[in-house]
Amino acid sequence: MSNTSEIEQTGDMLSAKLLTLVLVVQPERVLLGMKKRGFGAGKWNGFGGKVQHGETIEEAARRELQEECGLRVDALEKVGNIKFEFVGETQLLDVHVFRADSHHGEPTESEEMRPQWFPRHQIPFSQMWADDILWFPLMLQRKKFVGYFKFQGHDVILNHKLVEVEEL
Ligand code: 6U4
Repeated sequence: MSNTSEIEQTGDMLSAKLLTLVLVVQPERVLLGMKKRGFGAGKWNGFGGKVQHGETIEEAARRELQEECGLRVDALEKVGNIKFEFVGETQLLDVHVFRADSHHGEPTESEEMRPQWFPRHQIPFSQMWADDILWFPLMLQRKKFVGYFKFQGHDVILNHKLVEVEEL
């Protein structure tokens, strides 16, 4: 654990790619998608992707959610900001994490994702990004957080910082 300003400074020398990640949460279950292609293929994850020119981060989060699983949401709550460094890569991933507690439509499989509901107590962490098990409990408790994770390859976390914050 460490403080927020340390996390903000971490990786200052690297450029960052803005990404979104949306978790659709119901009282007893969470919607995840099996990523079928691209970055993180083979892992269960929230829905999201790159922020495009001319859209806000929140607009990108809504667009990616709809493109990847067909759901539309009214309110998106900002819950986290996580920066990921991958050893050997010059670009940091700057992932903005949102939670949605209500939605319209039914989850539908897309070319990128196969959606599936998981009971809150049976989240498939062994088939998810290794950082998820550390911050999912905060997200599920509606706590806000900022974090930094340094990965070696796609499975090993060399070091990390994760702190709860009042505001994002
Ligand atoms: P496209 O343009 O669709 O080919 P792709 O390379 O598949 O892009 P994209 O846009 O789906 O990537 O974005 C990657 C997604 O993975 C984003 O929603 C952020 C998320 N993500 C990346 N690293 C993560 C990590 N360590 N833990 C996590 N989500 C992560 O939970």
